[in-house]
Amino acid sequence: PLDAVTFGEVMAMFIAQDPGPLEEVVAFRRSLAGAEANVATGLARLGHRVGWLGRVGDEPFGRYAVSELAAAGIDVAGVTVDEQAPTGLLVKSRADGGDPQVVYFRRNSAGSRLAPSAAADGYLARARHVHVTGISLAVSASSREFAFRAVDIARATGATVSFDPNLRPSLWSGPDEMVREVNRMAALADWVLPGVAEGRVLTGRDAPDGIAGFYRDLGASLVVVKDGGRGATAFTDAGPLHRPVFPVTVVDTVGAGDGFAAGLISGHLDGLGLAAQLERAAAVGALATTSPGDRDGLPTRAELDLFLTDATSGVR
Ligand code: KDG
Repeated sequence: PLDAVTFGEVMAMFIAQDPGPLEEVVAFRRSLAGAEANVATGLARLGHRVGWLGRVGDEPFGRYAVSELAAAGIDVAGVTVDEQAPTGLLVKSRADGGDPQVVYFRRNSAGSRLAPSAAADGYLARARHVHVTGISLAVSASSREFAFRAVDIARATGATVSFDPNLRPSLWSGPDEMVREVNRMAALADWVLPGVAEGRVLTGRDAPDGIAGFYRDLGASLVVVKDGGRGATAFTDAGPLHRPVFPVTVVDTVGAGDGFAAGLISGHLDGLGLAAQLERAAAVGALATTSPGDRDGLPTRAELDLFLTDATSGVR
């Protein structure tokens, strides 16, 4: 059995080495991106047995992606090499403390050609927890079919399901379809983890408790509404529980939500109570923002323990 399985599109990413608009940048550093691959990396660094499913191209960036994920300790036995399409790419500006500009080259990529298969069904059935993001619903019809099939399997085997809407409006044909499909998935998940701005788009409600109420009514046992620097609030049968952020020097915000999800899932796998689970989520999310890459800041178990000890003793 695997502690957790996730799936999606992994991409080679080129991060600008100089500030300014991408049309003027000369030097880029190669890295790896993809929301679910980031979550898998976070879980593997914390010592969990995690698998990632997806398709990569039969070219150097596909080989780079698989070797990088394997090196992080992720089980890549279920990854498919696609001979017809290349791995997607993205280019990210140098953020210097905020939200960078991101440009995708991913249409018809290998990753978008993910589709249900008997092999994937068998792999998913081994998971205790399955993590899904809205990006997998957006990239193609077959990838969306894969995601709904994965959640059916998780529900049949009794695995818990977490869902991060991770809205990417540019990947959808329009907002109505995006809202409908993302909420259709949210209704099948045990945990729904929207950002507050995403929650407003998806539910038409303004405040975190209204957004959470919407998803609780659809059946989620846990809703965590993330509000950037203002922290996150968890809603369960026991009522709301607020978790402030850990103060860190933010280099690039991309990947914070993936780190948060990894910390939350890790806490669940370790049997932590909700407050400790949220503390771990906030810590991993904060650490993810301290590096320019989407995954580089994700901590190992030892790094997490040190961070939490320092943060709670006021040493930092
Ligand atoms: O959540 C971080 C992701 O946005 C990033 O790694 C790239 O998967 C990606 C996407 O589609 O934006």
